[in-house]
Amino acid sequence: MPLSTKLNQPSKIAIIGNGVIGNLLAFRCHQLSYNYVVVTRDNQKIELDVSDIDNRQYRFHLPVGSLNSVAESDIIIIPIKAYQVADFIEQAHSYIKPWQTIVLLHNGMGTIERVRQQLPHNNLLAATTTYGAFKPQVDQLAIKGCGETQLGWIQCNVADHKVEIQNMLSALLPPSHWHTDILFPLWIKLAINAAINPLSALYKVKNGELAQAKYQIQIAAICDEITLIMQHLGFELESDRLINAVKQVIQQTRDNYSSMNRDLQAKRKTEINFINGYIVEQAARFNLPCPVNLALCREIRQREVST
Ligand code: KPL
Repeated sequence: MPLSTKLNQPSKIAIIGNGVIGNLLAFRCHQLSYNYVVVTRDNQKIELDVSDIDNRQYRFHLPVGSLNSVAESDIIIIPIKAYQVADFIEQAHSYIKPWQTIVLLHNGMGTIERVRQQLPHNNLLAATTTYGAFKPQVDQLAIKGCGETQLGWIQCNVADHKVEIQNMLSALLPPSHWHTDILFPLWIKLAINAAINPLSALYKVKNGELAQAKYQIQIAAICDEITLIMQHLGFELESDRLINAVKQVIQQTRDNYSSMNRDLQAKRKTEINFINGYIVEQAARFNLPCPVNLALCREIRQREVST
C-alpha cells in the first residue's frame, strides 16, 4: 500500500542524484513545499545556491538521504545519465516496492526496455524536458531557460493515486504536456540530441554555432536516418519535422554548450550509446542504413578514449 495512503498525507518524492535536473527538481519541490528527499551516494549535507532565470538568488538546505530513503517514497524520479539507470535500479532493488511510481527523465533512449524487465510490477513513467540549467559548482545551480516537459505512462498497474501523481509531476517543470504515446516526443528529443550533442562536441562549439550553413547537410542527414526508423516504428512524420525541431532548439539554446560538449571537455563518459548508439541499434533491427549516426558514434567514442 502506498506510504501516503497509510499515513494519509501527500505523496513523497525521492529524487535520485545531485545532478542538474535533480537539483532543478529539488528546487521546484522546495518552492512547492513538497515532501521530498534527494538520494545521494555520500549522504552529505548540501546547501544549494540557486540563481533563477531572472538572476534572483535562493539558498536552501537539500534534504538528502541514502539509498534506504527510496523505500519511504511514493514517487521515485531518476534524473541521472541513461547509462547509470540500470545500475541504480540494481542497487536500489531491495528498497523499491511494487506500488511505487518510477519516473525516467534523461537524455537518450534504451532504458525503458531494461527497467520494465527489472521492475515489471511498478508504475512507470517517462519524461523529457527542455529546461536549461547548469551547475557552476557542486552546490550551485544556475537556471538558464524555462522550457517545457513532456510526460507519459509506460505502464500503470496501480490506478491508486494516478491523478495525484500526475498533478504533482505536472507542477514540477511546467508547462507539462501529457501524452498517450510518450515514445513519439521521446524520439523527437532523441533526434534533437542526436544532431546537437555530437556535432557541438566534435566541433567544440556552442549550440548556436550549429545554425551556420556548413552544418546543415549533416543535420539533415542525421534527421533523415531517424525519420526512416520512426516511420518503420509506425510514426507518421517527414524529415522536415525533425530538422525544424533541431533548428528551434539550436536557437533556444544558442548560448549554451551541450551536455556532450561539456562531458568531452571534462573528460567524462558521454551518453553517445543511448543517443546515436540507440539510433544505430534501431536501424539494424529494421535493416536500415544508418552511416551518419554510426560515424558520429565512432568519432565520439574515439574522442572519449583519446581525451
Ligand atoms: O539536451 C540538450 C543537451 O545538451 O544535452 C540540448 C537540448 C541539446 C541542449 O543543450
